[in-house]
Amino acid sequence: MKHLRHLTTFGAFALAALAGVAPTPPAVAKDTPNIIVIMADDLGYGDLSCYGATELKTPNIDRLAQDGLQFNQGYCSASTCTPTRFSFLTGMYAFRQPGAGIAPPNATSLIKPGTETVASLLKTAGYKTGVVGKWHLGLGEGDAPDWNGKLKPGPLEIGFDYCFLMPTTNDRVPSVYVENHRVVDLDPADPLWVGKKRPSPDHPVGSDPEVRKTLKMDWSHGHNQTVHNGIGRIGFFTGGEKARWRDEDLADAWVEKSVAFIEKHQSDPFFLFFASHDLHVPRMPHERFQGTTKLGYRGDAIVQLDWCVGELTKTLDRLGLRENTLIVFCSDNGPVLDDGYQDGAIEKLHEHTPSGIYRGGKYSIYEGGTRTPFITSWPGTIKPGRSDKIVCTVDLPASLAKLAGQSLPAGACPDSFNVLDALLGKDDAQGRDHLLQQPNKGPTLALRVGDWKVLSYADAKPKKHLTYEKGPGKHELYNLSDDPSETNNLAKSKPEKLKELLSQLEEIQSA
Ligand code: NG6
Ligand code: CA
Repeated sequence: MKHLRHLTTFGAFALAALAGVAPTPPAVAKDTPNIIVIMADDLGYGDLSCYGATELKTPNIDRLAQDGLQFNQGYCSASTCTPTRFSFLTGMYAFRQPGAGIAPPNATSLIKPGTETVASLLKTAGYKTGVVGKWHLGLGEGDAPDWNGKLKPGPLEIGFDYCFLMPTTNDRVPSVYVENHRVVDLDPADPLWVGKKRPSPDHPVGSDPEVRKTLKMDWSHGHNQTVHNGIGRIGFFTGGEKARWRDEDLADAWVEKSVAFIEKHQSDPFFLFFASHDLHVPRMPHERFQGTTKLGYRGDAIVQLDWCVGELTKTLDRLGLRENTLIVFCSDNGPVLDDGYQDGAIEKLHEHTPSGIYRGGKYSIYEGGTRTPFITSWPGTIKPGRSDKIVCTVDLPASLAKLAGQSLPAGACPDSFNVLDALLGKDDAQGRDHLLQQPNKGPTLALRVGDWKVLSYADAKPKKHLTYEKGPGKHELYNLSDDPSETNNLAKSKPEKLKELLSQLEEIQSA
């Protein structure tokens, strides 16, 4: 693959081949900060009070924004989870990798050992690296993860020193924790089985009308297979009774393990990827957060996420690390109300606008799908303010490597731009001049270049619950400076512009 860097003049993309620089041995400059990337799940542009929400309060995240830099044009690279996470770690757009759409329960490792990632780059720079929370990038190899054995390869094989994970999502089985290579608290006498078929006629499933009556949260679509913790899930699993988590306890577990990781590495530089499951469905926050907003569990899950952020910053303050830590706060895709459970998100929405002024949300290539909260905070180094620079989660590998003094090896992180100066709010910093957006799997894609944006719908088969497929060959064109909410499709009135952007999109696709 050729390596795409900043586009200067179109038709002549700067395909700068990267210098083949060998990784330097671990050695960390004293002024290299700790780095924490906090990635929320399904959090929309309008979901935080610092981004204009008035129906709920997120004081801890607001404080990050007040003390740091709040981006008006911060993006994740896709409007679903797996592709955004894939790109965040590898610095490569997920459409380039077959199979990097929403990963199923038995997915095996999508990122192969040997792939340079943000974690491996920082590890080479001497960082202790950890990931806590939602993984959703597959574990193990072969036909399926070896749930009762070693879950390898996984994060530890692509640059992380430590992991404490939920393997896929909170609505996908199995509902267990994984620490490093093993399921936590798995009793060998009660092995874990994960599959696509109901294992026996008496296995409780959400689709059974009698079982359905007993659910603590009913489903609206999908999510009617194995029932665990009174909630129907995607996929079937049996066994591992002692290893199972309760949805209500997940956030506490992420905080506990993250605090332990920070404490353990307080004298090293560390990199922590805090991958919250909030506010992904099933939204079932801890009892102490239930009912704390008028927005139902969706709002309560945002408050729980805000609490997590507060616990992390408190820990840094307590250990005297706050001024030596860069925090990047972002989301993995835009918001969704009904994502398969009847949790009141629609009925209790009040005046709340999860995508802000932007159109669409999760699954969509309209702005609401990928333009999401994005905050950087590093007291004493980042001057507080707001930024109009375009930055994206796919840029974090190149930018954070730069911060740690690492050169990118040849071929690594091909779609990741070094936008470090923009992330740090330096004067005259450049953000991206173009940005590709994808929903789930390609080849439906959008490309933003300056203020122009083209949407290219290429999926052949429309799917029921995914709103983005509009059929092959459909294009839309918007000018975001006049029309940030993408209401005025200029595809017909500006055929030259459309053609120009489509050819640029094609060039990136084939790079
Ligand atoms: C969809 C699920 C949705 C959610 C999504 C992944 C159904 C009907 N819908 O297939 O509930 O799990 O996948 O979300 O099953 S993501 O944020 O992890 O990408
Ligand atoms: Ca998500």
